[in-house]
Formats: sequence, structure tokens, C-alpha cells
Amino acid sequence: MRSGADFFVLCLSLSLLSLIPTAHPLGFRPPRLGNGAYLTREERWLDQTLDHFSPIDHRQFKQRYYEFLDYFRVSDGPIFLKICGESSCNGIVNDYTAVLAKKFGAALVSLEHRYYGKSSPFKYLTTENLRFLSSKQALFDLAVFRQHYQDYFNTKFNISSVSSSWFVFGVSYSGALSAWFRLKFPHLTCGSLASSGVVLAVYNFTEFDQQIGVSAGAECKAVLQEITRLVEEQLQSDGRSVKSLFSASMLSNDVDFLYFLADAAVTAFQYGNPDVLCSPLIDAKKNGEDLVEAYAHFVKDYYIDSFGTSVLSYDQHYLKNTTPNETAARLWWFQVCTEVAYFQVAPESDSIRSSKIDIRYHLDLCKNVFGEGIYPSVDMTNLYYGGTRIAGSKIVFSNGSQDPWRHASKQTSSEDLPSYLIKCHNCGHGTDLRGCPQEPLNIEGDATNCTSPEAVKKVRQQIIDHIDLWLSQCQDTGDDDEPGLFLTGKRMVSAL
Ligand SMILES: *[C@@H]1O[C@H](CO)[C@@H](O)[C@H](O)[C@H]1NC(C)=O
Ligand SMILES: *[C@@H]1O[C@H](CO)[C@@H](O)[C@H](O)[C@H]1NC(C)=O
Ligand SMILES: *[C@@H]1O[C@H](CO)[C@@H](O)[C@H](O)[C@H]1NC(C)=O
Ligand SMILES: *[C@@H]1O[C@H](CO)[C@@H](O)[C@H](O)[C@H]1NC(C)=O
Ligand SMILES: CC(=O)N[C@H]1CO[C@H](CO)[C@@H](O)[C@@H]1O
Repeated sequence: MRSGADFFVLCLSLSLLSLIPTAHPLGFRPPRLGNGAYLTREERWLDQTLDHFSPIDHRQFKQRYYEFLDYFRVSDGPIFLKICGESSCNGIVNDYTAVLAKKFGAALVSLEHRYYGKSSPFKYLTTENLRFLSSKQALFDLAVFRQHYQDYFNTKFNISSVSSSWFVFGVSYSGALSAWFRLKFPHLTCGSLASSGVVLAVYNFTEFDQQIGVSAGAECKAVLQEITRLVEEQLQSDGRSVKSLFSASMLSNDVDFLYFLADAAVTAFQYGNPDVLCSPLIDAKKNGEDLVEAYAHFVKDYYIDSFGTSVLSYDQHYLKNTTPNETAARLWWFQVCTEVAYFQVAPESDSIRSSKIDIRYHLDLCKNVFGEGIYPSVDMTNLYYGGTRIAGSKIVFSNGSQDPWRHASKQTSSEDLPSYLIKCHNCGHGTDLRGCPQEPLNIEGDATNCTSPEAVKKVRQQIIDHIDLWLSQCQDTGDDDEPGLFLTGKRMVSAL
């Protein structure tokens, strides 16, 4: 049922835009397109409830999803749900989950996150219209999808009243959703992998910049700090020139510009390319070259051209646009400004980023972009999910040693909530599923180019063991007396 004049389904108008790479603060960016990047890009659609928490509003919108059945073992295969996060979900990415699906004979399905990509309920992304954008609504979407797909699946394979064994996967924000889905809907999945899952909402996230310092090492860190100081001076004397040197003349707000520069360095560590950043900077320092120019070289070549960042997405004027040509940055900032914060504030001493990137900057941005009264309810979010004290079970957490986001993930381990750290020089965000570097995409998450492929392999084997064990323990909780057709109690994987 549809009603409301402002209510549109964006199917056609966005189809070209979904190919444009996204850049935003947390970002699982869609991988750069290449042969074999996706297992499938064939779109399927689900009628989804707009507001899962209203007893009177029954409006629906079209939500996009994908399925890939080539590896599925019809007799007893599980269903792996790869959760898409804060960007357009253009298909099922061919990362390490493809290897896992092959091993377990699993069907792979993926649901686009509401509002992102083609799954937006509204044409105009006004603050008012964004009120149904939250992790809580998104989890309910996943639950509804889980039921819908099981029904469709049973019809397709001509079986009845059987629930397959499900397992959920996600990286980064979708890693947090993966953990939270198992927490809130334990009857709908046998377990969860939360790869670099940021389950802790953080208001004053100073550890983020500190981790960049640790990941960079003393020498590179010192050069990065010097660059920040030099750029701050040049902004005072001739802001126009320094912004133009970085192809960022459109950023009229100086702190938007400084934030953009900080994010460029972050990305190198987060996505496993530390040497692309640090080697030339250390050389420039040794040779007495202009450090700001050397950094501009990195930002333009790597962050803008190769990584595909839109500089405009750092511009608060652009973020205010309610019909942007690329929606992810505005949408993610809304989630940041209402639910999870992760404000990447400069630590009080020894920071790499400019000290102008403080809490005030973030709060002003939220207010400027979304209006008075917008404020992240970090305490409520952590009250609702438990933060790092999440009281779920059968969730694997994994973190990359160089990834600044790991300080918002669960880093302590217990039997039911194991946590693993993958330690190597270029192990960043989602290394277990993506290999090294984490961008551009490695087909099937190839880890050959991680500085320690063994470290990745070891954690992957632990993940496989957990999936295997938890699938084997999974019981059909349906009311019918029929024993679950797929659920034989035996381990799903024989020869690993
Ligand atoms: C589905 O199963 C029923 C009962 O086992 C059978 O009669 C029917 O022919 C099957 N249909 C298909 C499409 O396989
Ligand atoms: C933010 O955290 C840092 C380091 O933990 C602390 O020194 C600072 O006082 C905090 N700022 C606010 C406003 O809470
Ligand atoms: C988006 O639109 C702006 C103007 O609003 C334009 O400058 C920019 O190049 C466009 N970006 C893309 C990726 O199309
Ligand atoms: C590993 O790095 C080498 C050298 O840069 C490159 O040629 C090769 O394609 C990379 N392998 C993978 C699997 O990415
Ligand atoms: C499970 C695990 O290895 N946790 C480690 C994650 O990283 C922190 C350091 O930030 C270690 O203290 C934990 O032991």
C-alpha cells in the first residue's frame, strides 16, 4: 500500500549514478569495477515496510537484493546473508565469502541497506524524510527479508515448513549490523561474522587518530604532523592556493578541507596501502622537498584519482543538498549525526589531524546539514545494543591490526563471542574477507599480498571452524514436528 505525495520509488533515475564510486567517513565503498568483481549484479526486489515501529503507517518501498545459487547444495546447504552497509549495493561482491560459500555449499544473498543506492523510499532526502533511516529499521528490514526469502526459496525448491540454516556476514558498519542482527534476532540466524564490526558508538573518538599514528610509525607520523602544521599556516596566509594545490578549491570551509586531508591519510591505513602514503613522504623529508606538495601528490593520485573520492562530498553546502547526485555521504552523515557519532576528533596532544577537527566542528556540521536539534544519541545506541559488552552469542569479531576502526569494535574474546586480531603491516578494514590491500578488490579476498598471509589464513581457519560448529548446532525452531530437512546435526564441512 502506498500513500503520500512525497513518496517515490527511485528505480530508474539512479541507475547510472550507482556506478559512481562513493567516499564518506566510514565507507565500505563499492569495489572498483573489474572482471569478476561481482558474483552477480542481477537485481531482485522486495516490498519492504517503511516504518517497522509504527502501528498505523503501513507504507512500503522497494528494496533491492541479490541471490547467487551456483555453489548451493540443494540437499542441505545453508544460506549466507551478506549485509550491505552505507553505500550503494551494486551486486554480490566476489570476496572471501565466495570461498566460504563454495566450502559450505551455501546460497549467497545480499540486501541493500534502506535509503542507499536504489533502495530509497523518498526522492527528496530532507531531514524529515530521513527519519526512517536507522540501524534499528535496517535490522528489521533484514529480518523481514530473511522470512520473505525463505518462503520464496521453499517455493522455488518445492519444500515446505523448513527453515534453512542461515549465517550473516558484514564488514564495518554492516559488520556491526551483522553482530546486532544475531543479538536481536537469534532465532533467525545460526551465527554471525562481524568483520571490523563497529559495534561501539563513540562520541569522542580520539583513539582513531591515535591508531593512525601507531599504524604510520614514528617517522611517517612526524611528517604527517608537520604537513598538518604547514597546511594550517598556508590556510592563514593563502588559503586559495593551498586548496587549489589539492584540487579542493570548492571546500570553502577550512575545517571541511582539513577533514578531507585527514581522511586521505586514514584511507591509506584503513585499506592496506600504508607504503603508498609513507614511502614518498619520508623520501621527500629526507631530500628536503616541499612536504605539502608531496602530500598533494598523494592526495590527488591516490585518494582522488585511484580511490575515486569525490572532494565535493566533504563540502557542507553539498551535504545539505536533498537531491544530491551521489547520496551516500549525506545519508551516512545522517546516521553519524543521529545514532553512532564516531566523531573523529583530534586528540588533545600529539594528534596528526588538525586540532580544529574537534567535537564542536562535528556538532556544527550536523546542525548545519540537518537542522537544529540533530544530535547523536550515542548513549541510547550503546544502551540498545550493549556496545562492546554486547550480550549476544555465536558472533565472531575480527579486526585488522592497522585499522583505526578496530577501537570501535569488540577486541576481547570469549568462547561464545570470539574476537581475532589479524596482525600485519597492511592488514586493515575487513582483511579477513578482503585480503590486502583492502582496496581495490582482490578476487575471492586473495591474501597473497598481505605482508603476513599466514596471519590471515590462521584467522580464516578459525572463522571456518566457528561457522562449521554453529551451523551444526543450529536447530529448526519451527513449531511443526517435522525434523528440519537441512539440519542433520552433522558438520557441514568435511574436508577443509
Ligand atoms: C512438489 O512436490 C510435490 C509433493 O512432493 C509433488 O507432487 C510436485 O510434483 C512437486 N512439484 C515440483 C514443481 O517439483
Ligand atoms: C575526548 O577524549 C579525550 C581523550 O580521551 C579527552 O582528553 C578529552 O577531554 C575528551 N573531550 C571531551 C569533550 O569529552
Ligand atoms: C554532482 O553535481 C555537482 C553539481 O551539483 C557537480 O559539480 C559534480 O561534478 C557532480 N558529480 C558527479 C560525480 O556527477
Ligand atoms: C600482488 O602484488 C603484485 C605486485 O604489485 C601484483 O602484480 C599482483 O597482481 C598482486 N596479487 C594480487 C592477488 O593482488
Ligand atoms: C582478540 C584480540 O586479539 N584482541 C586484541 C585487539 O587489539 C587490542 C589492542 O588494541 C589488544 O589489546 C587485544 O588483545
